[in-house]
Amino acid sequence: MMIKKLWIILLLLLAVIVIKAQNMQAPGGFDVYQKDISHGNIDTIFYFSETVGVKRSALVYLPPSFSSKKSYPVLYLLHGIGGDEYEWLKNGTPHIILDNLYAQGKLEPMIVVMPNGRAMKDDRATGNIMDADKIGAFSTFQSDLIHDLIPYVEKKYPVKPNQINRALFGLSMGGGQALNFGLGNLDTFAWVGGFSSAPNTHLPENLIPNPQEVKNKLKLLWISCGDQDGLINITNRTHKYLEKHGVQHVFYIEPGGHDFKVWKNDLYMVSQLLFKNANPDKL
Ligand code: FER
Repeated sequence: MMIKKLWIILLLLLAVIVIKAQNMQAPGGFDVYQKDISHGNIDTIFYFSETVGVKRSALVYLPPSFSSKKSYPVLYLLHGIGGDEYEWLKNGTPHIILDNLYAQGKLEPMIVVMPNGRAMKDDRATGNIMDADKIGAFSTFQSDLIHDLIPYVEKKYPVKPNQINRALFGLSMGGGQALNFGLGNLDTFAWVGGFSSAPNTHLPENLIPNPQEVKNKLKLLWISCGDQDGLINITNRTHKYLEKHGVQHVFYIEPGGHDFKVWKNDLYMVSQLLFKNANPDKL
């Protein structure tokens, strides 16, 4: 009886990969532009959204080695409540972080799509960003993403099809979206994660009503947050539920608040795991 209990405890411990912040931080210079390496390209795309009834825009980062003769997996990377499709590029410099990682051979080549996650006719982050219709538009984006944007991206670019080649990540409000939509559409995404996820994140029992299905279908589930972030309870709440149900995930608490210093570090970390045999211990 005692041995059985010990086994259960051991299995639960193994089910969670808790990354110690002190031995896992991006090194200095990770976000500094390097002149003498190859650089990726940023495109702006316009797609018609049946969901919203208007043309919408998104940014696309193509890797330095991009060739239309190859095909690529895709990371959909979502912004926060005060942002739009330019937020990551302006404040997170993902092109610089990823160019530097490619130069070191640390990434599986991928296309990164940065959409506008506020799916409404006027999707600018102006006026009261907390207005109910604006908050609601962050939920509406699920349909825009799955029915409008992904099909457009997969027609326009040489994209590897299927769940196994799609990742969905985001910061704060976008972290909640990534968890809600990713875990709610396990046949569409295999790599899912939230950075400093906001209160739009579904309650754990609604987010993961079927833990076994998540275990069977996901390649990576990532939840991270700065240790000084006022929203950390959301990430902790999700973590506790996942741990209780033995769902393997990366739970990464790092020094910092609710800001791009944390989110740039998250992108640096997570991009190295995507579309590979994920081993967070080897970063
Ligand atoms: C909230 C607090 C913060 C909330 C959303 C946020 C929907 C989002 C923050 C961000 O995206 O940075 O109560 O409710």
